[in-house]
Amino acid sequence: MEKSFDALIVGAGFGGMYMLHRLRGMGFSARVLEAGAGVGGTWYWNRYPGARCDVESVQYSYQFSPELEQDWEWSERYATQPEILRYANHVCDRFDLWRDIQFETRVVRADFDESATLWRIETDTEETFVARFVVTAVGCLSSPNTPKIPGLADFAGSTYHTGYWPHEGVDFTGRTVGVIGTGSSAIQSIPIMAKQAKHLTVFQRTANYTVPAHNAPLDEAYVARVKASYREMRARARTKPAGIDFVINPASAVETPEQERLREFEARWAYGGLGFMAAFSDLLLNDESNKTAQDFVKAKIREIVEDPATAEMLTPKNIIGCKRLCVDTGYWETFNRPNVTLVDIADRPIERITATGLETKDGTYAFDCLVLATGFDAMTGALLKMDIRGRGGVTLREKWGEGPKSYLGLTVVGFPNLFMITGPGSPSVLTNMLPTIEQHVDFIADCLGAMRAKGATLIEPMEEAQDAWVGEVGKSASITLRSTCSSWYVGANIPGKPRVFMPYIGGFPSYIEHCKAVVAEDYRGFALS
Ligand code: NA7
Repeated sequence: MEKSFDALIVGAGFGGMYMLHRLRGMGFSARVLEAGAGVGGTWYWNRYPGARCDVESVQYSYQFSPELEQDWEWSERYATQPEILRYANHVCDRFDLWRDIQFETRVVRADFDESATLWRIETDTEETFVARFVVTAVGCLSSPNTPKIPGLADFAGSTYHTGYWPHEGVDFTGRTVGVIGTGSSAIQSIPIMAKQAKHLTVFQRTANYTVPAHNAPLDEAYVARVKASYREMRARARTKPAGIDFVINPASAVETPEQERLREFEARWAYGGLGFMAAFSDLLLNDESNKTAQDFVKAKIREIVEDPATAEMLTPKNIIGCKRLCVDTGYWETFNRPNVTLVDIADRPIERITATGLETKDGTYAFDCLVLATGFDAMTGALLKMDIRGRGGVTLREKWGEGPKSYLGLTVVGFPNLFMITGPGSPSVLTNMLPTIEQHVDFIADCLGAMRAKGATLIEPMEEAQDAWVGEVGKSASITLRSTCSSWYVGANIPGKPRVFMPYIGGFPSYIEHCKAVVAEDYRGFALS
């Protein structure tokens, strides 16, 4: 017998948890279906050594409950994965969410039944569900990418993926380790694995930019100041493109005299973190400006890395901030260790994995453990993994054959009563995910409330509104340098994925204004019935 709810929420990360809280608070019946055995989403799965958020803990936190803000104590400037997971569990305890979350239940298919105006949901258990509304809260970086390298299954040692790390942890003491990838997950984990392993070999396809985190325990006086001024800090953050309370320097990098420019970069470097890219306002708009930031970081690499050939290999060749900037603790320094080797596989790709290691055109490398730090099928991967079928049985995969199209990154034509939290076409990964999630959840909850008040049971975006929004997403992407490189923002890391800049880059404040205008004009662009 299928179970029936007003709304089914897919995923028990921060999006699904808050969505449940809001809907229940409004008197809707709701259930969260979650594939994992616990809450936390990204933070449930990504347990690799050194996993941390790259947004500061006091900002990467819920703001819907001032009491929660006041009671919870973050211990470090950047929270570790275990601490973020404790926070997620605390939120579930505090708001009594557990009873409406069903774990180890993966949604495999969702069909829109047009005659009944209901979604029918199948899971990987025997259970099926029906619901008027479906809200996906499946995360943007949650479908791990395991590259199809020949021979991967032949490796006789242990293989790990950073996005799917064993819960009991891995001790690399005395082992030889090969790591494929130099994205954020690799950059966070390499310094820690290097300290444990007998030898670590890093296989780098693209050198990446990273800035120091300068992580530290939070001191009491700072925490007290933040707690006394949370509202002001959150309000300031909402006026910034990334939804993070950075100090943005309005000056242009190229128009600033060199000595002054270097002082600014040095100050940002010394402070640490993603705010480095806010050193000047045109770093992602103007090639020459971007080059000044590239040159600054390149000089740092040469200063830190002792072996000139290794330093050269580690030096990125692309635009800084085009791929997501990484934040590290001792990454470049790790390559000065005698037990770490860097192998450039840009021109000499991995040909095959063997029982004992891997082969490139140039040589053979042996190791006991293989770590795939190879990222995710970002933004659309987790959505398309579910077989979602809208009007006429058309699948979302078919609809998005040439890349994702949505209205506001929240809804899709042909998929009535389906909402996506931080879907493609919304600011999502270009912003601080927690406030972005809350804004989406509030939009969806308010929309369901408005529909109930009107007696409407069906909502669907209109084709013209979706086309206009897709145009807006494309237009804003075209004016920044961010759309110009082979990043996961454009799907370039997944062979065969359509190359489309997926998130909305017009900034969080502008996005909020778009959403507000839609609501103020009685859900402009949507058909309600
Ligand atoms: P990323 O940033 O996508 O990094 C994946 C890394 O793996 C990157 O260096 C890739 O090189 C490399 N990669 C992927 N496939 C291959 C193959 N087939 N051969 C060699 N190297 C490969 O994922 P992360 O998990 O580090 O970080 C994801 C986000 O999570 C991050 O941006 C933060 O927001 C948090 P490439 O650059 O494609 O040449």
